[in-house]
Amino acid sequence: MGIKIIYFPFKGRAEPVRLALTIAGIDFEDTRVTGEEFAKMKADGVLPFGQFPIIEVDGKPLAQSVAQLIYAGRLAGLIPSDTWEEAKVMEFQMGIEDIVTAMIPALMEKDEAKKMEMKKELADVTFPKWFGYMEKLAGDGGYAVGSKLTIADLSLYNLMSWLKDGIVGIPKDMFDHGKHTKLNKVFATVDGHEKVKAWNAAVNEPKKQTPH
Ligand SMILES: N[C@@H](CCC(=O)N[C@@H](CS)C(=O)NCC(=O)O)C(=O)O
Repeated sequence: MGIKIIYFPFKGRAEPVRLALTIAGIDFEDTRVTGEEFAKMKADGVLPFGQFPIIEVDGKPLAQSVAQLIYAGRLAGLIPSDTWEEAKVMEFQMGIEDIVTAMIPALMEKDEAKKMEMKKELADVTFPKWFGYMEKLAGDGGYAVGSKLTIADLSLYNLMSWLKDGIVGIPKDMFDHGKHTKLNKVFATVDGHEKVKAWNAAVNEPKKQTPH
C-alpha cells in the first residue's frame, strides 16, 4: 500500500495524519507543494473539494482531513474499537474542528487592522470559551479520551502546537495560566512520544513555520 499526503509546507490540517502514520511506523510520501502547485491541482479538478490536504492511497484520492485522519488512525490503532469510546473520540475531534474553523478567517484576513481585531476576539473570547469546553471534556490522565492515545490527542496536540509556536497577535502563553491542566497533559503525552520527538526533530524544528 502506498500512501501519499499532499499539502502545503507547514503543519496545518495535514499534521495529525502525518503523526498517526509516523507513530504507527507506516511509510508515506510527505509531499509539500507551493500555492501555485495547489492552484494548478485545483484548476485541473483533481481535488474533490478544491481543497488541501489530499491523501492518495494507491493512487486513489481522499479529501477532508478528518476522513483522512480516521483512515490513518484506524491503520495506526489510534481509534478505539469500542463504539462509545470511538464516538467520544469523534466528539473531541469535532470540537477541535470547530475551533480551527473559528480561527481560519482571522488567519486569512488581508486587512491588517481587521486581522488584529479578529485575533483579539479569538484570544479574548473564542479561545477561552472553546478551550474551556475542551478542558472540561478531556480526561485527566494525559489523554483526551480514555486511557490510550487516539487521533483526538494528535489533533489537540497539533492545534495547541500552532498556538504555542506563536501566531502574531495571539499570546503564545495562553495555556500557561493554570486553566488548561488536562489539555497540557495531553500535549505533553504526544510531545513526549518517542516517534513524535524524532519526527519533530527531523521535520518541524529545522523549519518552524506557523500560520500567520
Ligand atoms: N474541511 C476541510 C477544510 C479544508 C481547507 O479549508 N483547506 C484549506 C487549507 S487548510 C484550503 O485548501 N484552502 C484553499 C482553498 O480553499 O482554496 C478539511 O478538513 O480538509
